[in-house]
Amino acid sequence: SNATVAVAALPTAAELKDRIIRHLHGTLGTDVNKASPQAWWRATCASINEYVFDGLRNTQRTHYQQNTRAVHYFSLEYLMGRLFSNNLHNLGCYDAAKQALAELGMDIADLEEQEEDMALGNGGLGRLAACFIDSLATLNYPAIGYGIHYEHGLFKQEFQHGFQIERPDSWREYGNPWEICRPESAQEISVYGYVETVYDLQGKMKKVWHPGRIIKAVPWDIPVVGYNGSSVNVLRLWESRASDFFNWDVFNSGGYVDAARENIEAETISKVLYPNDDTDAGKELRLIQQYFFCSSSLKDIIRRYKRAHGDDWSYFAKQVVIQLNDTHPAVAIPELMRVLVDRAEMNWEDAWNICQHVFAYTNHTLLPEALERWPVRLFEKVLPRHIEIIYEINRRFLVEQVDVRWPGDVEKKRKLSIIEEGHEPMVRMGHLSVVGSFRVNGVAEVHSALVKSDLFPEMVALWPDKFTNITNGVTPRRWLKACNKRLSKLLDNTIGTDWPTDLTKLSALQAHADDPAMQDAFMAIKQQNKADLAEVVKNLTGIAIDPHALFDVQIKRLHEYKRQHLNLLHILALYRRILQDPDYDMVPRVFFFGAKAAPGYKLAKDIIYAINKIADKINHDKRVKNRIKVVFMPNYRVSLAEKMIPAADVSEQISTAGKEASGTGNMKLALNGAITVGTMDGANIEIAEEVGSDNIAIFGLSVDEVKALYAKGYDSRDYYYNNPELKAILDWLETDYFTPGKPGELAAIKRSLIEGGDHYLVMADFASYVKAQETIDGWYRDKAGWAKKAILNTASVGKFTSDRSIEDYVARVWQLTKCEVGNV
Ligand code: DL6
Repeated sequence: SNATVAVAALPTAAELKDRIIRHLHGTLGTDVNKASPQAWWRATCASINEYVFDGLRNTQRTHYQQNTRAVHYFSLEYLMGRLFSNNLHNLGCYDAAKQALAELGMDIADLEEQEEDMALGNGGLGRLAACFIDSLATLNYPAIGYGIHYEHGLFKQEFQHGFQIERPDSWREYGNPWEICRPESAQEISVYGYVETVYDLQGKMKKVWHPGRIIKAVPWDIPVVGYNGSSVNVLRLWESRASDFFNWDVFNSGGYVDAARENIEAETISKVLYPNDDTDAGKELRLIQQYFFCSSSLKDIIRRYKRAHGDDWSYFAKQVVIQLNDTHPAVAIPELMRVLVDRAEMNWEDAWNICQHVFAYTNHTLLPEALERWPVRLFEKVLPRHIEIIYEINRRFLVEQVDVRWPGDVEKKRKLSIIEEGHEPMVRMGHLSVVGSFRVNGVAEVHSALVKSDLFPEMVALWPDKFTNITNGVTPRRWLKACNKRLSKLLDNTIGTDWPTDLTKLSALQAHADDPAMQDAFMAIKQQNKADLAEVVKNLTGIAIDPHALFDVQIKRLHEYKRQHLNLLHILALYRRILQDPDYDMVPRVFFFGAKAAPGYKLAKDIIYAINKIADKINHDKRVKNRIKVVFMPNYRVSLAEKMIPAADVSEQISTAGKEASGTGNMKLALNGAITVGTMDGANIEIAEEVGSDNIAIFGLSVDEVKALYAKGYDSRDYYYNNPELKAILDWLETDYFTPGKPGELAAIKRSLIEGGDHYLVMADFASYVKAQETIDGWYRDKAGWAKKAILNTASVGKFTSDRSIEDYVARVWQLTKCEVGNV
């Protein structure tokens, strides 16, 4: 009966029990009486892996036998979080494992806490990649994720006196039970050196790259378990090692000690994830990371291809599609050209034709500071052959496309050139990605429209069909089924159990939105989730919160465009109103923040500090009478999100319109019944469309209004002088009220908003934001009304499953066919 699932026999509790004990003895070398929670966790992982690895073998055998076309997702980031509960849920044996462990005297929830988050990503882009590979496996699409096996993922955040401190994340210091090292599939990667022009006997010119250094790339495979054990795909992450034959070679004139130093440098490549979200680091090591993983992954793909097709390249573009997750892996384009032209000796046109059928590019941001540009000088040093290839790609593009379309138009050439001229010439990775891809997509309707109108209008004129939209999505397995078990059970009982793989089924809940029994059940679950979170908060921060207050949640990277400081100004407004009117009537609210700031982003760190200082003052001010509490959760990460999202009443999605490409936290929160306070930005617009205007609090300037305001000349002082409340709040930040004895410590925020020009229009949107919050306050007082809105949010966001996103990619970009996995 299980003929089309990779994982055939699901374990019973009794079987799991046996296996766990067997692994405690045989794998961990301990026994039930003295095993640590960590050992219990590992033994359980090892037991689960027996099923996972079965599924992996079945899937790989099937894909190999059927010689399927596959998507290769190239991403520098995968924000996986924990895999324990997710794998159990996707295998369909969470309850069995829970029972097995209970019978052994262990609480499964305690074991879940043993796992370090796999935080190989910064934020939205990396988490999206993780949701996508979950959906690809669930939908039985042949797919492989490629990335870097960072030794240190995103830093751990601590607060010292309110300041963010970064600590290294050593997520696999003691190994990671989910991964398999595959040294037999290692690759050798070249960097540096010089290019020689040689002529063969026929007088044909050839370019020969003599690399200055060779690095070994060792893959680690992480099985990706589809829901219901359908397919088990692979995430393949490359670790850099010193090459065995090159660096220790006798030809290395520097001798033994220098060779050892080179080895350390080789191993540096996969050491650490760059912690910048939405800014371009521009560092040599980062470029080497990008090339290292692209080159390894292409070699891997080509090796697999050649096993089936030998040296016949004519099927390559039929078998292989590569999705570039932002421009970070764009160097794969000249790398494939190099392999085809220099190594396979293909002519340029044929090689380029293959490339243009293989690559597709997703844009995730319009922020100018995030658009990658690399100094030509750096390229020449690190990848001397690739810069030549990029020049040739660019030359042909300018001659064959731009000049044909706009003859003699120098300005167009300057604007469209992959090379940006100037004092320091730069390679524009966005341009390279568009020119080298057959499809380009943005990640929400409004964002995709802006990619076309504002970022690449001329490219659209050249290739109108190249551009498309694919709205982001999130996996409902992790973000509802596994993280909100109570609500999942209610859904199962109310609308059936199909929703995890067909999220549009949630709409059946709409019919129950007015039913008082359903409202009670829904809100009782929210209440229990809030009580659980209050417990977490108490343990983590020592702050006592009332679980009956309204829980208001803003969780995302800290960035001026995401406007955590707008949220803070609103909190200050409420606080000030309370101080001026002791009986100020408001629904008691707990404001939650979770956010990491890039270590070099000064103002972001200042904002964290300000939130912490203000939180401290308000939380201890007796006059507030618990109407406001502010909680900044330290070290926000996937596993913390899983505890906060099910407990949220309100979801803060308050970016400046036009700046947030999509957002995905907005989807997770709405899915769990939180009501959005949001701008008409990114996917908020589509969420508003789905849930309807009664069930979302929209505020602020629209994309067009933002543009018009910039165009007419924005002066934030207009708002400062015309809104006495706003003025008073900003002036407050200059005093020592929140930082006794240290006036001015919080003044950077005011400076950025006044002298700094307030690029993100915090001042312009403030009044409208406060009003939206008053609307929320009013709505919350009506218990039945609120319950209805919350239910309708959950019921209406079926569109935002990553399964739908993946089906869109398949239809508009990848052209894959499903491959049911038979177990043999
Ligand atoms: O597409 C995933 C995610 C979007 O939801 C966010 O709106 C966007 O900010 C984020 N972008 C990044 C920065 N990437 N770059 N470059 O994470 O992508």
